[in-house]
Amino acid sequence: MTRPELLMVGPLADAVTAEIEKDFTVHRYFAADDKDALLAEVGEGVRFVATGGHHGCSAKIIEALPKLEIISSFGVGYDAVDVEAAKRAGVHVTNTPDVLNDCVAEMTVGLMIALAHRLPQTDRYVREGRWPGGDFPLTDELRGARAGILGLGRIGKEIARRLQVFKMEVVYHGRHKQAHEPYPYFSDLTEMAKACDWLVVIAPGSKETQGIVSRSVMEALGPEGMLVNMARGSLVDEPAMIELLQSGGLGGAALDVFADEPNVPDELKALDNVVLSPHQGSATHKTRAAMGQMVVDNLRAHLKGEPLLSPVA
Ligand code: 8YV
Repeated sequence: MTRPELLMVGPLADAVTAEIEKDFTVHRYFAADDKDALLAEVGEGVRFVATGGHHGCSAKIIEALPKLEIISSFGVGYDAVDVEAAKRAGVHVTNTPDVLNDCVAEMTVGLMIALAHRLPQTDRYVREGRWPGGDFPLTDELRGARAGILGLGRIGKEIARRLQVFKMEVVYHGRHKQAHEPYPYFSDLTEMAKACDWLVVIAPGSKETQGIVSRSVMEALGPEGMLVNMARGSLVDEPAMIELLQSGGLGGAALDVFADEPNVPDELKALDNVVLSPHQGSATHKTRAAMGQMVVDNLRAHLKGEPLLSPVA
């Protein structure tokens, strides 16, 4: 029996690709020298797409695949998939939610602790043999501070639970007040930033959230305020953030995501009041394996005519 054809737009882990290859003939778009030639050659026969991260799936690719039925995307965020084009073409889109909630929440708290207690600096201090010359300057802690969560979704709720264990006060902003959540709701993001010591950004990347953490939101967070971005670089006005971090208008930042990954502005690297991480939120063996399995399971479900595990469109 010939296996159905699948276009792999962005690379997936070897183990995931090997699983996919058990059921599908895989065409590697990301590895093709002449991508248009590949689309022209195999486009007619492709019914499945697997992709991930910033590779997503553009309208151009969707339109070049007339028999396409499903895009199975790695990651909970699917902002790089043109969902509108997929809808127009009647193509299903799936993502990999939930299995990464704990990991991303854990990493969020880790970066917050690293920023408050200055862990990158303390580590360097010891390695560079500076301790015998005098004690490291006193640092800060999370306890007793108020954190505002922008986006109290599945991951946001896990972050909130963990921050409470650290004896922080939690409030949130999102499109709607959630009736059964115990945390105080702010309908206005700037008002929340004004009232908070920390702003934790974990809302999806989309047209609606583009630049939502504006200069005025960061000014409201203020010289003592700490910004944490675990969502997408697109939510934050990055040039304004850099200016404010340089001038002292914003106290500090813990950043897992950036406007132009994997490129991080040199100005950020030069700052001592930031902790930088290369988009590691979900990047553990356990969580990435579970996410990869969901990509495979969604493809197989569709192949067998069964309900999709996690359809977004
Ligand atoms: C992944 C993510 O790193 O799930 C998401 O939306 O941003 C991350 O978990 C990314 O999608 C994979 O490259």
